[in-house]
Amino acid sequence: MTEPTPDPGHTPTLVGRSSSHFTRVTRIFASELGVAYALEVVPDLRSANAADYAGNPALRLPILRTGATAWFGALNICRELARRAPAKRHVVWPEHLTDARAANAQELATQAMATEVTLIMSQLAGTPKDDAQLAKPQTSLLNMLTWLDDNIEAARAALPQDRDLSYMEVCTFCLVTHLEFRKMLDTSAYRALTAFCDEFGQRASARATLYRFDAP
Ligand SMILES: N[C@@H](CCC(=O)N[C@@H](CS)C(=O)NCC(=O)O)C(=O)O
Repeated sequence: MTEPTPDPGHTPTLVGRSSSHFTRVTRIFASELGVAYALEVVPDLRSANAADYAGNPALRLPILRTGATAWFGALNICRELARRAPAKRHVVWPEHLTDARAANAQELATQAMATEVTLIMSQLAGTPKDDAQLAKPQTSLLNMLTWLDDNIEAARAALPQDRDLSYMEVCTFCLVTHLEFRKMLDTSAYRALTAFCDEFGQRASARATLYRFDAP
């Protein structure tokens, strides 16, 4: 049984960045689920002070503050948003994916997001692109995108037709659009992923959460 939400009337605060793909996942969920929130920007991803990440010891964003409680990580946050939603929506969560292609698409979308974070953090640290340590994550990212491009249609076809939203599709959308936004790579050659993003990008939730760099 779902735990009761301790302060359902209180507007939660999302601690994140408008340029962050994990943050965008939660913002799309909030928009789709009709849950209002305030956005508090983490100014510098290089900070090693947990207080800058609403107390998240992993020093990562996003975090959702709900009164005295903090929810660490995008999936936790999306689940809490769903508990707060004024109307019940049909959300397909990772644990609902019993088709191997859909489940693997979920795994690779979130892994590719994490790999992109590794590459961006190394850029911020001034590591040269041709550093030997980056060769494997770079290859892994390309491999995962190729797999996702080859399988996204079948993975989506395996989802319940009557869904309002799936975590897998939101993550995949936020990943691919973020690679373009951060100029990590040109994604236009990934035809199936591009077609998916064009379609998903028509949603009001996607239009309302376009990536941008927050003012310093
Ligand atoms: N498991 C976390 C990962 C979050 C994550 O990696 N966020 C990035 C920004 S999009 C971050 O905080 N990067 C800072 C760092 O890697 O030090 C989630 O699902 O939210």
